Amino acid sequence: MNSATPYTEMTPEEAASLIQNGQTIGFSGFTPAGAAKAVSRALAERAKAEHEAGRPFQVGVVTGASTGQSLDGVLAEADAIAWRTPYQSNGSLRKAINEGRTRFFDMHLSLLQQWVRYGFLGKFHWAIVEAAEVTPDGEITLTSSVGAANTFLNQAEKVIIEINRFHPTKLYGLHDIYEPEDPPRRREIPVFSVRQRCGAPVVKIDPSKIVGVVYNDQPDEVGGFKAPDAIPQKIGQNVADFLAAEMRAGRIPLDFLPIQSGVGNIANAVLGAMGEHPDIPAFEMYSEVIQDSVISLMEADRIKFASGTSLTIGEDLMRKVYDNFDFFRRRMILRPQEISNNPEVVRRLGVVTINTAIEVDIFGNVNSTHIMGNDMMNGIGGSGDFTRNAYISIFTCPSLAKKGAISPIVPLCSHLDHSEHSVQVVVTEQGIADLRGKDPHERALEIINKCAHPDYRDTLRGYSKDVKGGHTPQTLDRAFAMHQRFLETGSMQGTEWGSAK
Ligand code: 0RQ
Repeated sequence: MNSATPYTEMTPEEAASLIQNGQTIGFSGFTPAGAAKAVSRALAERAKAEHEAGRPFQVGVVTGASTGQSLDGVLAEADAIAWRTPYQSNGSLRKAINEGRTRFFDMHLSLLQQWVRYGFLGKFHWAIVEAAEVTPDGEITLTSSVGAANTFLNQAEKVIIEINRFHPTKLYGLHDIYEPEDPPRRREIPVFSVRQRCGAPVVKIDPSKIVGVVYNDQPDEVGGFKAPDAIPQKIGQNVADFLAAEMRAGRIPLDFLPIQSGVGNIANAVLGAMGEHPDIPAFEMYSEVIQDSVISLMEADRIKFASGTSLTIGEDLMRKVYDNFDFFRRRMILRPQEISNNPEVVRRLGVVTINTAIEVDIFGNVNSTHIMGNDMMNGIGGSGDFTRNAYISIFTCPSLAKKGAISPIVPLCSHLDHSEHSVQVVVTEQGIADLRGKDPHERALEIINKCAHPDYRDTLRGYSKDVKGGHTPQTLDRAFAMHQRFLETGSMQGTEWGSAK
C-alpha cells in the first residue's frame, strides 16, 4: 500500500504477471492520447518469455482507437495480440493483421462502448487505464483522452490504473463522462450545443475492483506533423473556399456550424486554411480528435471551442497547453467516444464533416481503409459515424498517390466504407465535386472533371464510353482494370479498356 491511496502499488511487471493467456483487456488510448503504456510493455516481455518457454500467450486487445509503440507496437512485435478492435495505425500491428497473425475486425468507433456493454465482444477480464489521479473512493480523473475508458472501467472484472505523472491533476474538470442507458431504456443524449456538459468530471467505479496502481511518466506517443506541402495546402484552401461559398449562398448559417475533421496532414491543413479564410467566422468543433492546428487556432481566437474525445498533440505543445491550462480548460471538453461520435448528436448539431479517403470512385463511394482491396490500412475510425449523419459530408484526398502511379479516383472502389448515399462533396487539390442532387452520370462527370488528375481524366472518361442504358454507367468486367493494371505493372497509367464483354 502507498500512503496516499488504499491501492496496492505495483511494478508494471507485477501487474502484467496477473494477466492470463486468452483474456480480454480494454486499454485506454485514442490516437494515441491517454494510452496505457507501462503495463503493456511489461506484458509484451511476459508474452515473449512465455513463448520462449513453449507456452501460448496471447490476449484480446480493445482500445478507444489507435495507440502507440508502447501498446500496439510492442504487443504485436511479441505476437501477443490474438484479436484486436477497433482503429489501429501502428506499422507492426498492421503487418500482423495483414499477415493473418492477428484477427482484426473494424468497427465504427461510436458503437464500441455499447457493444462492450451489450456483451457482443465477450467478457472483459481487465481494464488497464491511464489516469492523472484516482481517489480512495474510486473516482478516476483520466488524462489526454476518454475514448472508451469509462466503459472498460465499468465493465471489466478487474482494473489496473497507470498513474501518469506527465499529466497534472489539474486535468480534473476537462472530461465530461456520460454513459447512456441501454435500450429499451435509453433516452436522448442531453447534448444540445457543442459546449454543453452532461456528465461527471470523473469515472466513478467500485474501488474494490482496482487490484493495482502502476506509476509512469511517459508522455503520449503522438507523431509530429509535416509542415503541409503544396498539395494538402491546396486541398485545405479548396475546402475553406467551398464552405465560405456555402455560407454566402445561405446554405450554412452566418454564425457557422460545428466542424469535425479527421486526423493527419490533410486534416491539419484543412483546419489551417479555414482558420485563415477571411470569410469564415471563428467556429466550434464537434469532433473526435483535437489535434495540433486546433491549439494555435484557439490561441488566435479562430476556434472558439472544441469538443472531442482526445487531445492528440505533440509533447511540446502538450506542455504549453498545461502551462496555460486556465485558457484551454474553458475552451475544450473531452467526452467518451460514444458521445463525441454520437450519430444523434452529430445530426442534431449540424456538424460539417471533413475526412480523408484512400479511394473515391466516380459515383461517390469512398474507401477509407483498404489498399487494393486486400490490405488493411488503419480502419474506419469515426469517419462513418460523422459522414452518415453530417449536415454536409466532405471527403478529401490528393488526386495522385505513389508519385502518380495511383489515381485515388477510380471507376469502382476496391473496398467500400462510405456509400454514395452518405458522401456529398469530394475535394482534391484539383477542385471540388459537389455531388448533391446529381444522378450517377452527372456525378461521374463532376468527379472526373473537377477532382481527378488531368493525367487520368481521359482514362476515367473512357470507362463508361460503351455503357448503354441503366441508371449507373458501370461495366462490371472493367471495374477494377485500373487496379489490375497497377498490380501487374506498378502503375495505373496506360489502362486500356478494350471492348466490354
Ligand atoms: O502511404 O505513407 O506509404 O506513402 O496511404 O496516405 O496521404 O499520407 O494520408 O496519413 O492522411 O491517411 C485515409 C489512411 C489517410 C487516414 C487515411 C497511401 C499513401 C500513404 C497514407 P505511404 P496519406 P493520411 C477520424 C476520421 C480512416 C479513418 C478516418 C485514415 C498512405 O485518414 O485512416 O477517416 N482514415 N477517421 O501513399 C494505395 C491509394 C492510396 C494509397 C493513399 N489509393 N492506393 N495507397 N495511399 N491513397 C479519426 C479517427 O477515426 C481516429
